[in-house]
Amino acid sequence: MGLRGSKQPEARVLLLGLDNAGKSTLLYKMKHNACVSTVPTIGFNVEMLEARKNGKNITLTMWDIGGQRKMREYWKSFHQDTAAVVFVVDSSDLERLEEARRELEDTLRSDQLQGRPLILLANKQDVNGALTATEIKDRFILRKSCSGRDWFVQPCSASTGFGIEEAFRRVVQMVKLTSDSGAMKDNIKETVNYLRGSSRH
Ligand SMILES: Nc1nc2c(ncn2[C@@H]2O[C@H](COP(=O)(O)OP(=O)(O)OP(=O)(O)O)[C@@H](O)[C@H]2O)c(=O)[nH]1
Ligand SMILES: [Mg+2]
Repeated sequence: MGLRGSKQPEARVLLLGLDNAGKSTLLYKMKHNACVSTVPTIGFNVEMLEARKNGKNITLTMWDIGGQRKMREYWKSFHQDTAAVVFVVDSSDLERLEEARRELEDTLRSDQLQGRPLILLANKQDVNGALTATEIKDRFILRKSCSGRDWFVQPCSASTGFGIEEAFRRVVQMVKLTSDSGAMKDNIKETVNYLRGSSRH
């Protein structure tokens, strides 16, 4: 396990998306292959997932940040040292698709996220009337907002598990490893301290 003193490479992955998109459901499906009933995230959840990349064991530190409007102003506090962005969309929420697209565009404009790969998850494919991954890709005009970075759109359902393994494999494949476990441990501590500090003001 990365945090127990080994030099296992780690990478920080940011899970973003509007409230109700399915980020927390997805996180626990990936971690435990379990359907956990969630409540809206106030703050964040963080989980470490083990994987293999280029013949090595690696750890992905997955940060699942609350997507409610008042939480979105904190998203940028999590940008630093992010190796990949996973943006989760509720493909059945047609009314808020444009809002999701705007939030993603804002996020991708961040200097700290320059060149970082994007995996867009077209979630809730099990819901009748959900847009397909191709339709989501076209509506989000990703070719334009993602110039200069790798990107991929994966259809999935965090509830049923459809597409989740593929999504995880894609994240592992696209993520760029930079930091070692010691740096990541410090980074988690620093982020938590920073957030505690900023919530006091
Ligand atoms: N039908 C269906 N429901 C889903 C799916 N994924 C998540 N949900 C449901 O959508 C609701 C919101 O899921 P969460 O995982 O809590 O959403 P979130 O993105 O973490 O929301 P915030 O924490 O508020 O940002 C829950 O009732 C989930 O059970 C899916 O693929 N299909
Ligand atoms: Mg959540």
